[in-house]
Amino acid sequence: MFADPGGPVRKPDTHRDQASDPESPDHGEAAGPPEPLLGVAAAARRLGIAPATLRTWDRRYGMGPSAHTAGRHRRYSSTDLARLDVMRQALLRGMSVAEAAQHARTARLPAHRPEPDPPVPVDEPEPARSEVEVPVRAGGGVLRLSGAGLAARGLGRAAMTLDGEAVRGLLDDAITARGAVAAWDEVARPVLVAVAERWEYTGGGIEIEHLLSSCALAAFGARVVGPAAADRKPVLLAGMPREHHILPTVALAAALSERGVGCLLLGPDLPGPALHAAVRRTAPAAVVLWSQLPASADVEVLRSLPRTRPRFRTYVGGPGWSDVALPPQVVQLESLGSACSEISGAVTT
Ligand code: B12
Repeated sequence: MFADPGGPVRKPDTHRDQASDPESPDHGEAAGPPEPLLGVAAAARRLGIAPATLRTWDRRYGMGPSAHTAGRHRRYSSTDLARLDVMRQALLRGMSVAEAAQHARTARLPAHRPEPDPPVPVDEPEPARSEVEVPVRAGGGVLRLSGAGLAARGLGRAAMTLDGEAVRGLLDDAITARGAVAAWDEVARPVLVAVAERWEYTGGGIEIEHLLSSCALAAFGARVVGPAAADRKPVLLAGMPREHHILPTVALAAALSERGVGCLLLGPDLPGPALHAAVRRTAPAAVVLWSQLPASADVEVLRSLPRTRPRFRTYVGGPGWSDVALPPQVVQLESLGSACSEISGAVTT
């Protein structure tokens, strides 16, 4: 990773590092090309973690520089940093700090090559309850993920450190290992809710929410497939006019696709006339309309849907609809699992 200038660990900005770091880089006295050794602040910057965290990893978990110290100052070599990066990656994958340190100590580090990521611990038994209630701390902030499993905690850490590659990878791994319904309910959804709660309390972290939701749209969206044959009718899914929340429709389309139900995602804020045109053109088996915010739950859009033969089924989902008197025949969906069973049962019989 440190040999790769394109990797997440930045190339050192030597001037800035020296200017701001009292333990600035110096050079070892060994023969051969001198290797730059970094002080705590510069090493922490390279790793994308706080200097205090790096000192704690040394003090509590013995993850300090292997041999290099100058007086009381720590001096990190590229091998030390590679090992610490393995530890950082392991934390992102959901290991506890002690587990990550142990993993990094025993991992084989190819010379100046990125260490392969440790396996995603999605199949590990869930930790004891007292352990999972420890808040996830990363990137200088805290995410409350009470009751969440290892994979959700790993996703939370990756999101908090704005590591988009890890967020996307963890979501992909979760969908592959658990299926779309469990990946949404056990991994993605708890973290989305926790990030939103953190925003309510602190007013910060909108960038985390945006990163997480765009990675979730991409990860679940990549699993969506259309009808297998031209004569098979799709399930149309869309956000209501003025509604920008559509993530649950993408998770639902991914889950239906796993069950062989072809889907067509029409995205957020779909204008009424565009919805009507899509219904006429595709003669769908079912239509799912999402409303997160009450302001977008417009019952007129439901009443004015075109009629097709055979009639398609109409479903609505999202808290926006909760106080709306729905027309007869319109079914309100409550959860991803039940929506998936209900719709796949209805359109495949
Ligand atoms: C991701 C997100 C966004 C993304 C959406 C990305 C996308 N393309 O979908 C973006 C950044 C665009 C966004 C924008 C906004 N957002 Co927003 N957003 C969220 C967030 C974090 C997740 C939304 C989501 O997917 N929810 C689904 C899951 C994760 O939530 P849940 O509670 O577990 O789900 C329940 C049900 O929905 C159901 N369920 C869950 N999954 C599924 C699946 C299916 C198929 C079914 C049937 C049911 C179901 O089960 C749960 C129990 O009831 C929520 C927080 C939250 N708790 O929902 C805020 C939240 C919905 N947003 C909020 C707000 C205020 C906004 C904005 C107005 C902010 C702004 N000032 O611009 C805009 C609105 C834009 C608009 N006009 O629509 C508020 C809404 C408050 C309210 N009045 O209800 C929330 C609740 C955040 C908060 N804590 O205040 N947001």
